[in-house]
Amino acid sequence: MSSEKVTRRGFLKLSAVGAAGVSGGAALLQRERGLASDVPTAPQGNGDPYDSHFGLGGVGDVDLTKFDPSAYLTDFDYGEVSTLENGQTLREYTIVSVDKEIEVAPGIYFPAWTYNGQVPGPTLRATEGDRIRIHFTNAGSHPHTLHFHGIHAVNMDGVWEVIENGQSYTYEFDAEPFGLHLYHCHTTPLKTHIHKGLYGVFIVDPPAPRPPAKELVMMMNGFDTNFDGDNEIYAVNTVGFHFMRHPIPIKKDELVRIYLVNITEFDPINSIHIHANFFDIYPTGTRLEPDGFTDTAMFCQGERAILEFRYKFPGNFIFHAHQSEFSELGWFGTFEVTE
Ligand SMILES: [Cu+2]
Repeated sequence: MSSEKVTRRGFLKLSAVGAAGVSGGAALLQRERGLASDVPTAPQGNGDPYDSHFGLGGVGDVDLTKFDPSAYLTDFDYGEVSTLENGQTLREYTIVSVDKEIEVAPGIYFPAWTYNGQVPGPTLRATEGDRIRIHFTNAGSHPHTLHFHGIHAVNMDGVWEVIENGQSYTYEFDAEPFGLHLYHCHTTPLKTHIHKGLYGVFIVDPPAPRPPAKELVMMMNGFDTNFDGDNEIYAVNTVGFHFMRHPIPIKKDELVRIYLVNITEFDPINSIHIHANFFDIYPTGTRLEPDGFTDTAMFCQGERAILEFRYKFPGNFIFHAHQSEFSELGWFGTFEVTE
């Protein structure tokens, strides 16, 4: 560590040494030198060939009892449901902002600001036309708000009414338009409040539901663990290389629908590429007809899309950011496709 300038990539290497011992660091070092043929012989997890693809994934795992990115894929919060006098469905949610340390790679911790103690916050889900009521309390150490993407009145926009520590605010609006949206804190400095972890996914289903599918929520995010204004860890769903250690199970020919949102701070764009396949892409999910058929898509911060695809062949297929640097810093995973 000494006087050598610690680069983004070097940080992960040094962290891996610190967290996992010299052998794990050596494996990463080999990968960095491009010694691809040497990497599979390096010490790797439990010996499962898919446990650490090409040496990516490091050694060990985060504490999944605190936050499990695999569980987050399908963890939808439909709120507490009742019916208003006018017959409209009311969905009530409770969101509390709290400061909390989270683990973003094995042994690497980040002092996050969270909604309900997790990053991303809970995935809120409703149907177009439902009334949404969110009881928000700020139990964090800084002023925060809840800013939803969608259509609503100005005092429900989470910008001007800044909620101080210990205060509460109720946001209420109708869920519209249908599509894939997000929410995040809109307090200044915005860069800090978003990057610290105050964001989540907001899905508004169309009145006639989309066809049945295996649905997965993925939030592309990153973490500046040494506070230099650059991310050292990239991921979908917070934990670098999680889906290398824990491939996502998919059935051959099954329709898969990914709700993909980009909240990455500091970098102008992020991207996804899925291997050996193509997907229909529905930008923002606000139209029922796809806008393209491709295998790579890029997103600025706040941009999102629904992706739909089926795997024709069984096997382990990788998906990752098509910025190679992001993929090598954690934004890299696998689908495990079975018959
Ligand atoms: Cu905030």
